[in-house]
Amino acid sequence: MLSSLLPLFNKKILLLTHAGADVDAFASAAAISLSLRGAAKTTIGVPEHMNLNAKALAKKLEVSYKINPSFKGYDAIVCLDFNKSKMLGSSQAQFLEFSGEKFLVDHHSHESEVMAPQKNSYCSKEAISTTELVYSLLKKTRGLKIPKKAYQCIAAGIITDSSSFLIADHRTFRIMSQVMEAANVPYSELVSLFSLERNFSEKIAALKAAKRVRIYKCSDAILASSEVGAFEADCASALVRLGANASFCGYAENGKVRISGRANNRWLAKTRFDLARDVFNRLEKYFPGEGGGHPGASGFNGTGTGVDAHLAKCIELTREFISKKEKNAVFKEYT
Ligand SMILES: [Mn+2]
Repeated sequence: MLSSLLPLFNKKILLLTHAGADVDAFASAAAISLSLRGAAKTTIGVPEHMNLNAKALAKKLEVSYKINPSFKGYDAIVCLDFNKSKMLGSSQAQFLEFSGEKFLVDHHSHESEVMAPQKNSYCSKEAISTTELVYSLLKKTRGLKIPKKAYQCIAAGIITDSSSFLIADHRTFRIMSQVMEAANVPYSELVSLFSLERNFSEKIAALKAAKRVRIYKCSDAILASSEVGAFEADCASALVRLGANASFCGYAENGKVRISGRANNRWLAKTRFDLARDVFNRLEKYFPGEGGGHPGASGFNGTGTGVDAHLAKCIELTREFISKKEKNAVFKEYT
């Protein structure tokens, strides 16, 4: 297992996020890049695009990155916040062909693909964020001075991936307290590093998701699904905030299908349900596309012309999970 970042010293390193990097992925790369200044030559690479919050963070902290980087000329690649090469999207082939050293730091639910040798990997699905794992590696790297901006990145990853501490335990707060002390900025300022005002169209999308929702009861769980026009992840979160234990939102546009799922934390802890394992990874068997994520937040990107069948399958797979634990679980749709 990787125990510090010393193996990266004096090398030319590509710090690689998953396609569509989120705050945790980008902040992990940025924290390493800022801390290794002078010790290694690093470039942050983001396949395809970056999400808006991550872009805001990059701009505020003035950390540069390359979209769709070429992997040529690097001694090593460090994969951050993903554990299957498909999550690199169009950069997957370059990764598989890369003949230099590969490293992996990640906190996603286990996948069968081995992306980097064990000795170069530092993975724990118990970690709330990948930045938390990066923090632990940075601390254990002798002779390294972690700059304030890197601490701000670590904090940003923890805040976003814990859904503002909804999925946190005492360890999260202990780490956060250390990181905040070192970052030396108030909480509100940390949040403002990556915050965007929810715009008009996001609010309308969430309200429309609520208007078109289909509601199911399975045993004592409330399941919800809705076809939306955009912002499927925000819409799924909104339905959970309204009371669903698990929700699925999605849309099809120009031959592409996107589905997001969210689940209530308390219900997850009680049932051990895992959206990635029990629903989104299994969706790949029924529809063309790629699924994955976390127990409480997962998604599916695929091709197709509609999402009715996808959403129905998400509900069915959730129902299957519940029925396995509880035979004769009553299922019905509220109409
Ligand atoms: Mn993450």
